[in-house]
Amino acid sequence: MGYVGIPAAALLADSPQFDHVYGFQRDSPSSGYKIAMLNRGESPLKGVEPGLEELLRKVVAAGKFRCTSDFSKIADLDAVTLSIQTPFLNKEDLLPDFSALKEGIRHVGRHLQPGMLVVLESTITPGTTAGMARELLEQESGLKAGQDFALAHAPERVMVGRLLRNIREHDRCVGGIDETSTKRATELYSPVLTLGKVIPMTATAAEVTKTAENTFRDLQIAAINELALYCEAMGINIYDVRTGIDSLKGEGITRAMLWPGAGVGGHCLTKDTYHLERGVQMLGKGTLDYPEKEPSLYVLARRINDFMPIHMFRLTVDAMKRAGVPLKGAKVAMLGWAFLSNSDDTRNTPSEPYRDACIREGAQVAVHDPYVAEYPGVPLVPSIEEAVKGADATIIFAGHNQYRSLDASYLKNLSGKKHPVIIDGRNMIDPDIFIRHGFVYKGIGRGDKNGHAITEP
Ligand code: SAJ
Repeated sequence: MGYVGIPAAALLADSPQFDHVYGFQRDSPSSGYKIAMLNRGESPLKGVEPGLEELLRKVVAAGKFRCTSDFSKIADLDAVTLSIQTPFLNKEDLLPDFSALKEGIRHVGRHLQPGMLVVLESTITPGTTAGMARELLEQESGLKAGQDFALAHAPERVMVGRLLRNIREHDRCVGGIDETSTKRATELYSPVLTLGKVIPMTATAAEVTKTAENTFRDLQIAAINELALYCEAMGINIYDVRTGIDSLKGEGITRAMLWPGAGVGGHCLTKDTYHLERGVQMLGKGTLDYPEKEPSLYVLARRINDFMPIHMFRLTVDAMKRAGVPLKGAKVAMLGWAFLSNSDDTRNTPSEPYRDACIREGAQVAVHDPYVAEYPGVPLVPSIEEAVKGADATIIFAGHNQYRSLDASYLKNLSGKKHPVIIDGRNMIDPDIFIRHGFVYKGIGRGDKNGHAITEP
């Protein structure tokens, strides 16, 4: 019962095609509290999720949805879906941590009945559905996949803040280990789709589709981040270049220019490339034809995006040098801890490696984020004022709307410094205004401004 399972369960329960839906949740110290909340029709998810609370209240009141930790109830079901996190243990060795997923699959296997459908919604290494999942289910149940039960992969495509809409409106890739399994899974998802439609394919094709669509998004971000680094080095403005490139329109010309920034976080783009890489290593062993000794373009893209917080740190060091203030003992105000603008989601946030680097250099870091109340090991301050008060440097790390209206003279007074530093990692402020107020400015991709003359008050 997480960001994927809860909205999916509520929508299935709200569909007249289905009589009853169970949400399964381990009664663990860290997550057991969700069971009682959900059975009261309350959402345990943080952040604003339009329509979810109302829908949960409705399906609980109608007796169509119930959350339980009793996995034996699986034996009464016609279909069961698994949306369990699949992080990576070791990205260098491409080792995913499937322990939680395997535990979930074993629970299903133990209570699996002939005629049931099992669907994996988690993002998984290509080959997992027809491989590990199938083997575990057959082992635990003694039944045969494709013969006694149906098995498919139907990857989620949700984003925090719009979970219900994404499930209803995005097309759904549905891939069975055989045609019957694809048909059964199509029956399951079609009723909850409004604008979206089912796109049938094989299980492995669905696994590659999901891992590749996130890998390609990460690649597009890496491409514009690399261009931003080039623009800084060449003394030009990435946003002029982006507008220029984007202006080429016409048949067959697609321009998917994304936005450069302080880094790429979240639970998806930071790992799905490695699932894809692992997949081709396993399924493409001995058959992949690729230029010798050349690195994977996708892994290189991951490395470029992982470099951006380090680049933010180097911009800070350079700017502090220009301001004539050592980073050691300085106060750094970080604006934005969430990995995504206007969300409270902090999974794999790029803000963390930046903060760690500043602290390693002996700086004191104050973190503010309007959406994030707490984070293990990182104290957050409640107001921008408290963060920026007496700060030698202010770092914009997340694109929260609130930071778009930062006032230069107000921040200058708060910092009380002659030449406070400001680093813009999300193109949120107008550099000229801050430079006029005596700030030492640096911005991602702003080679046209990063070497500006410092204005004396
Ligand atoms: N980012 C940039 N520049 C951009 C877009 C994003 O630097 O132009 C950064 C963001 O700041 C963030 C990270 O990338 O740190 C990820 O942002 P995101 O908008 O991709 O958010 P996710 O990871 O929650 O959503 C992605 C989406 N995948 C695709 O669009 C292919 C979403 O549709 C998926 O459902 C989700 O991954 C997932 O769950 O897989």
